[in-house]
Amino acid sequence: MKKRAIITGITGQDGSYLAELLIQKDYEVHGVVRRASTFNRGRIDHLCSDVGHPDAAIYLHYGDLGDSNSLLRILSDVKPDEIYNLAAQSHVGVSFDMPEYTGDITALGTTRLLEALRTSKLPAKFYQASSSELYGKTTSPMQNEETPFYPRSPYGCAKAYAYYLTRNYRESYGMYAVNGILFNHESPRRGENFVTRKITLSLANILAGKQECLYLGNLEAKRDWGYAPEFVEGMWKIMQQPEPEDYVLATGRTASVRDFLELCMKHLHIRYERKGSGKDETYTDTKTGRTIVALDPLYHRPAEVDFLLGDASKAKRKLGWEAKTTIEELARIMLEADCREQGISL
Ligand code: NAP
Ligand code: G4F
Repeated sequence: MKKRAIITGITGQDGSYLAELLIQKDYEVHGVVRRASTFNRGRIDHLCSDVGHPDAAIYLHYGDLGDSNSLLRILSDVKPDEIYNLAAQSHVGVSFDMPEYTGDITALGTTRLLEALRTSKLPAKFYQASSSELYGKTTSPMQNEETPFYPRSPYGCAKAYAYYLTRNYRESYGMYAVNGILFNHESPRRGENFVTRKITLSLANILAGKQECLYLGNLEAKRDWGYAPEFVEGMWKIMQQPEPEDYVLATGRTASVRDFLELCMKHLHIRYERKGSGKDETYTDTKTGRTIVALDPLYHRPAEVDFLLGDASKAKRKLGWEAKTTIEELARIMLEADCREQGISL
């Protein structure tokens, strides 16, 4: 019989790649979707065309991490072998504007799902999408499973709660409940208001003459950026281990937002000149003389995570998992996809 998996957050970047991976591995894939007034299934459309039909690639269920009853109903209907909790209010910047909601969904939503699993007494494994935002204002040169947490946003605090709750259910009830502490991972399916995708999409739009200027916040923050399809493979591997344990997944390389921006402009053969300094800094296209990048304080956060660099040696040793895609390849993959949409070939 096929293994059954439930993915919360299946309409998001990671959920859509994980659904594809599990289908390839011959799972029966069930996704939790929330009702929206506009269509929110663009990333999984290609898997949904025959939903309701016995050969459908995935099965979708209306539910919400804010609604315990829907979670209980879905668990009891599906009786999964594995649950991947990827749903969250996942934007760090937005979490400063909506701290209560972020806590409700990203932190308490995990409680609701874990409680639904515990009370249903199903023997399913549980994966929690933990984040390198847990490390926040870290002083460690590289962060691994032993590095202390210092979250810097309502999002980071909510993820810290969910991380500890997952461990607590493992220790209290003997449940197979694990955390994947994932560093930033990107792709052409990345949400348009995360910085890498904002950059690749805006540069493609600027080249197509559809946008004048790209406005950004802090260019100096450094992140460990990987490629999302490789990271969902790591999630699955974490769930196949005989013992439930927590793992860091990262590339082991770090780069600033500025590095990523300049790398993208280089890929697109945009020759630029940097002008001004501090909040008045701009990038001008030397061919057109136009300002194509400027700073906007709107995108600065009340507290910033300055530096992240992951040490995924435990994942390499125990899972045989390693990130392969470099930041140069990642930028190229994302730029090609966004330029293709504009009819521009690289
Ligand atoms: P994403 O693209 O923003 O997707 C988030 C998903 O959560 C979407 O499917 C969204 O549904 C769903 N969701 C939001 N609120 C919900 C609610 N109340 N009930 C049910 N579903 C809800 O995020 P992602 O990049 O794929 O990340 C997946 C998970 O990993 C998130 O928990 C994120 O915090 C965590 N994470 C991500 C990274 C990264 O670099 N990508 C790194 C570490 C951890 P809609 O489509 O309806 O909005
Ligand atoms: O792309 P970001 O919004 O990602 P951030 O904050 O690192 O969070 C992402 O990765 C986490 C893992 O570490 C996940 F848990 C989380 O769910 C999410 O997927 O911002 C990256 C950096 C920040 O320092 C931000 O201040 O880019 C800086 N930045 C500069 N200008 C900007 C912008 N970020 C955004 N979103 N938009 C800007 O215009």
